[in-house]
Amino acid sequence: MSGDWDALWTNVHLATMAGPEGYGEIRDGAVAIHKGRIAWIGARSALPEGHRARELHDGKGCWLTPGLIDCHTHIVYAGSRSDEFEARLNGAGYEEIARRGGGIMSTVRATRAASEDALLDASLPRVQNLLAEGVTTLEIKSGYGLDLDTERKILRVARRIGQTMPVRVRTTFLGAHALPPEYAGDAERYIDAVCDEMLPALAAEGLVDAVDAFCERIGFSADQTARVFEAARRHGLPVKLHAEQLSDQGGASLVARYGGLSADHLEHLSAEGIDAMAQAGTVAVLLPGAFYFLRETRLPPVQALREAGVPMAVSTDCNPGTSPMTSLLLAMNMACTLFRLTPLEALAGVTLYAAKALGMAQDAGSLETGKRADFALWDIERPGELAYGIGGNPCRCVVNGGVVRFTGR
Ligand code: DI6
Ligand code: FE
Repeated sequence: MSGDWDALWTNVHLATMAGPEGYGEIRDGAVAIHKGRIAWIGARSALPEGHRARELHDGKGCWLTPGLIDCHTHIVYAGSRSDEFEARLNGAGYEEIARRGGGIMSTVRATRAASEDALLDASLPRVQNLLAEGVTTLEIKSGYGLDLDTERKILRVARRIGQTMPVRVRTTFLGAHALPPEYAGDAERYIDAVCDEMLPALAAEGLVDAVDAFCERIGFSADQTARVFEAARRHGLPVKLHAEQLSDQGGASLVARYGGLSADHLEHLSAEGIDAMAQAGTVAVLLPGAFYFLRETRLPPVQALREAGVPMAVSTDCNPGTSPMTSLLLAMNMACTLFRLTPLEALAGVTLYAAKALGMAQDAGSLETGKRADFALWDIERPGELAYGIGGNPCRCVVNGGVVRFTGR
């Protein structure tokens, strides 16, 4: 389409992330927007003759990338665990803290006690940090409620974030995150509640876009996870999984068998799991913030994933226990320094493949005609610079659905 557009951006360099390889660089490019979507994109010199746009935007020589996508967060929670962080640095063990009622249950208590408005207020500053760094799409998991009312409250807050903030939100029901004290010693009965009561009610209320579980010795078994996936299937919902974070439970193969969108963490991923993911097109979501904060030493098998052609996404895993991180740019840097991703892979991991991990590849993740006009402008010299800095924020402007939503310095 050419001709009458809503808006036209020029004086920008483009990293479209659209080609099969590379950044899809177009120096001195132009992007036209119509009805919130990309109507034309290319070199400025190739703009069709006689084009007209209602609004003209000067990109001031910035680099323009797809809006960033944080595809794995637990960003809606109340309270903080800085006391635990401090106790651990003063010699307390993780299990000792958990026995004292700390750990994940301390966040569950704080989240249960917070009103919906208080929970929203607690979460917004974290969301704002992400938005200021060019994030235009955000996944938010429940899992700090572990009862129907609190899981509902978390997911309602997630929806409200999507309605009131300039960001698209995808919600994930993570009822199978931990065993609540009410069900101590009876995980099977809790999984019954997750599958037969919580998920049906929350799905009926339109609060669930996908279903996740924590498949781990300290979480739920592969059999219990499979029951959750069966329930998701009954509701027509896609699945993803916290898999092979602390041990190999065969979670990656399991989620691949259900055609899962993603398997996340993956430090203990086996060759079999990699094959299953490659076959199924399941995205590997790498979470270097949790690796760093837990001072893990076992690396996810990045080279093997690369060789198998498994797409790799990168995310913050923002949560109070293992990754209190609200910078996706820092996650990109850590993915490079700790996991040896290239800066190109890191950028693809927060755009193209993060979109795929959310089932949104048709609509987001790259700058292409027909996709939603979600993008960020950066004061950088080359796109690889986004993964390079530690602290500092070169984001100058964020556009979501074609509308300028945030203008930085
Ligand atoms: N894996 C993690 O590392 C976090 N959740 C999960 O499934 C831990 C969450 C917490 O400690 O609060
Ligand atoms: Fe997580």
